[in-house]
Amino acid sequence: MDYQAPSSQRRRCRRPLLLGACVLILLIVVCVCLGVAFGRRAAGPSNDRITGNFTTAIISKCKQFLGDENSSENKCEEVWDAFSKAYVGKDPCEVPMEAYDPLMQTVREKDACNRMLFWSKTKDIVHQFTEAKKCLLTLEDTLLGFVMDGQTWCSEKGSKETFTTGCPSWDKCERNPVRSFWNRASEAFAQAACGEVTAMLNGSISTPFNNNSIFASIEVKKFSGPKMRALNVVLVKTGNDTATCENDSLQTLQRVLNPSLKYTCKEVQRSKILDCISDPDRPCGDCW
Ligand code: AVW
Repeated sequence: MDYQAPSSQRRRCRRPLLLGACVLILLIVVCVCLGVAFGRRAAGPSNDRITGNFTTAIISKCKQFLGDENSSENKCEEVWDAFSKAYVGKDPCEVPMEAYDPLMQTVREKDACNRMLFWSKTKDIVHQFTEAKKCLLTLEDTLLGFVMDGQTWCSEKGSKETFTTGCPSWDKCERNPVRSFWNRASEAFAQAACGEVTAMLNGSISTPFNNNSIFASIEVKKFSGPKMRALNVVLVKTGNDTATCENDSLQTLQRVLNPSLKYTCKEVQRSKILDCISDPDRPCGDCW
């Protein structure tokens, strides 16, 4: 026969059980709260989102570019200062290109007459080219272009920090810190255009000269004589691409180009440029 404890004894037995359950529930609640609190901290600014690392990365790329000159330490701090003042503490959709004016004053590039290479939708090949042959240089071969290429940055209204993630995409808003920087740096590069200037455009697309590009909307508008003499377009083609120097968009380019400038256009196979890049003995003049 089953033994049945008296009801008062059963109640006494249940009490520690109830207490244990309460403690367990309390522990779970505490753990969940701690988890949420620490989880939130982990999901907050990650290491590469905080100012410190970005500052270090920018300053060290700047020093890498300037080499071991004694002055490079101070110069690079000065560059960082002028650069960060353009966007830190601002809404990431309210940074106009003019915000980078002081930075452009801080970094004055030497004239590179007859050596400047502009591009649109040909980023890979132009950089392979300037890496291999030192006769021409792109914006990304100058201090600011070299340092900022591939970087993303923004801040927030009232913040002292720089973030490298969660920033507006290129098209989200026009006045974002990255887009405004490239617009302003491109404008300065084009204003410095001197002598014969080369532009490598993409002959595999229907509009090699696209109104929305930086090349069309900013750079070409800044090209002018008498310091600059000519614009020589290299239209890079692959296989049987149909775009030619007669392309409608290239007619537009000639129309909007300052009339004091001479204009030429040459269609060149991409394979020819690549062969030239891979042969260190071939002089630049042979590449197209
Ligand atoms: P590009 P551009 N979303 O090949 O003439 C994200 O079109 O404009 O050539 N990134 C973008 C976007 C976009 N919609 N559009 C442009 N970019 C960035 C400076 C991206 O980094 C030099 F002096 C892309 O690789 C050249 O003569 C780069 O802009 C001229 O401006 C170029 O876009 C090339 O500018």
